[in-house]
Amino acid sequence: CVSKDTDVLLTVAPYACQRQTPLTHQNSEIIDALEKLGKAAALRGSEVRSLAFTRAASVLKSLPIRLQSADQAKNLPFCGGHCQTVIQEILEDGVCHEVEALQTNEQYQCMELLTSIFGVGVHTAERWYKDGVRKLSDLDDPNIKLTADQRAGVTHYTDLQRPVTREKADRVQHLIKNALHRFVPDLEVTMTGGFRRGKQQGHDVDFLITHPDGEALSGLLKKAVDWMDSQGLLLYHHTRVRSRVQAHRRNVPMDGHETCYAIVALPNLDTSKAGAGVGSDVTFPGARAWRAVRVDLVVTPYDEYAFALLGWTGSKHFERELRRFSWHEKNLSLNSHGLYSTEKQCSIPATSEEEIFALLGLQYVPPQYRNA
Ligand code: TTP
Ligand code: MN
Ligand code: MN
Ligand code: MN
Repeated sequence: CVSKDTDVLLTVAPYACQRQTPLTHQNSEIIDALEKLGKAAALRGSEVRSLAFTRAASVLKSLPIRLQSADQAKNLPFCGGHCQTVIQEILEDGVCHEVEALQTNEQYQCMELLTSIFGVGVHTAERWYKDGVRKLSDLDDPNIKLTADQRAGVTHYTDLQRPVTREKADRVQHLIKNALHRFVPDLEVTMTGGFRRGKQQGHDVDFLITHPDGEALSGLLKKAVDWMDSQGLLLYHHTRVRSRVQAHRRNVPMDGHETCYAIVALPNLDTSKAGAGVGSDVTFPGARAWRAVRVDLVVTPYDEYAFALLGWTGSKHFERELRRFSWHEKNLSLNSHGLYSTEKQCSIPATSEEEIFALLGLQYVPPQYRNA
């Protein structure tokens, strides 16, 4: 039995961290459908189903060719079963019926709206939905308690929904560096997240901050944030200081670094309207001299910098796959603080992303190919 050409050609490594995933790909319609179904599953609380769709979509993102048939994909990792139906429908009809049905699914639409608010997760959205919340204005009800994050998220909802362009991200970077360098002139500030992966727009701007001298970092975030606040540059901030416990525990799941989730008032380039400062004209956006932009600031000790850089560059799925690979294939625990061998009970240091990939026995994947 001779296999068809296509069967031979289409091979994809099982873990996203073992392959290159560029920003643009050949099968966008199929990938969009799979990602929508993945999101719908997550909004229903089915994490396992959601992950299955996310994995299938990610595999197709690394394919160098446009699929001609569902059959061509059937032996690719995670692309069997349900995924086959989705591919077939898109290729034959141009639409997937399950995805179409989501457009008229009130619960899905509502959950999508509510979880798009800064500070609102699936759990909160579900509770609100059960309590009858259907649109943003329903949240004005005094019986609904909002956290400070959520309050800010609702207040600046329209601005935060608009994608942040690279040009705006660069201006945010300038503003953030200016604030930080007032306190430590030679501080290292790196833009991470989607922009480091080459995206042209994002939902926020992420920064990683470090310095070889740990003393220079002590109390820095608070000082810089307070200064920006005093200048009217901050619409909201939530600064989380690293606790002693977290600081000494290596295998915390996500992040124990000193972190600031902020909403910056980015001044508009058109200065003719300057003078209308923060809070002056919230009800007339056209007259405002600024626009709200979500910013994440993370401070990392110098010896953890490479791990933090790798951990905050993403994509989220790439990170999840790196950790899964480390754990299941190498018996090592990886997070944004370090690499830990549970067997030998010691952490393994590294000073660059290249070194971390090498320690894991992986070929280096540059940021622009981590769009899994
Ligand atoms: P995001 O900023 O959420 O995503 P992104 O930059 O890839 O895309 P977008 O354009 O929509 O902003 O997260 C960036 C990385 O930061 C992600 O890989 C995971 C990491 N991260 C943490 O480590 N801890 C956290 O609490 C969050 C929110 C993100
Ligand atoms: Mn981001
Ligand atoms: Mn972010
Ligand atoms: Mn740490």
